[in-house]
Amino acid sequence: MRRCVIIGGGGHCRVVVDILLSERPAEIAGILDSDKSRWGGDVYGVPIIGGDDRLRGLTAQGVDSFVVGVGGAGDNRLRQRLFELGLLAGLIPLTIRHPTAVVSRYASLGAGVHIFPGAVVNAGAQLGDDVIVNSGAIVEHDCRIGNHVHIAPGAIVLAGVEVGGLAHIGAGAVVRQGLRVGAGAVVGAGAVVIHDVPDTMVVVGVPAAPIQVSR
Ligand code: JB3
Repeated sequence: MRRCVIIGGGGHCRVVVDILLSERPAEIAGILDSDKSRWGGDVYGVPIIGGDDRLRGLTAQGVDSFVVGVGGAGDNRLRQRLFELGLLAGLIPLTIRHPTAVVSRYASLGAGVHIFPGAVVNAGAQLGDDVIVNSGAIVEHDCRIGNHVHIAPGAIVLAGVEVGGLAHIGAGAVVRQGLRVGAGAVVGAGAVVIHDVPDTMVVVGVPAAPIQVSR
């Protein structure tokens, strides 16, 4: 059986632990968190054992895989950094999938993908590495989802949409068929996207329109 470590022990981690403890694709050695005040605590009984400097030493304890435990609401660069940290430590990124999620056999998932409760990934969809399809989100057929993208709860990405790496599709947003959401773009919660979104642009509203934000 695989033995994994979770990197990041907050809200997203709670759902990750829930899935890992119920589906058991791997034993959980522990959680790493950069907040020292969390050390010695736990998430549903899984101990928070220290910070990221512990990562390399864990391989000597039989840890062979990792899960990024950070969800990130709008900025996925931390997730990318932690994903790369796990790879650098020589660990395998675990893909986790809730039993109530529906993933077509004709979809392809990258490494370290999170498919949360009630999510749907339809035929022909291609997901990169470290993608989150959060609770109840829908990735329709033939979509192309880039690395480190977060599709938040209840979002609907319609057929043939391309989403660039690190982009964030907010909770309950809808992206119309065949559009492109650029790398690092942010679609706000509840937005309805009816035109392509350029790289790094932030759009909100119905129909979605750009807003200026300092990031
Ligand atoms: O809304 C939903 C369904 N989920 C949200 C998710 C997408 O984003 C959730 O409600 C939260 O808003 C958020 O969850 P996340 O990303 O887990 O955030 P938070 O609850 O703040 O937990 C992040 C944890 O990561 C904290 O305990 C931080 O101390 C920790 N952390 C931050 N930087 C880190 C690092 N841990 C490690 N190991 N390394 C870091 O560099």
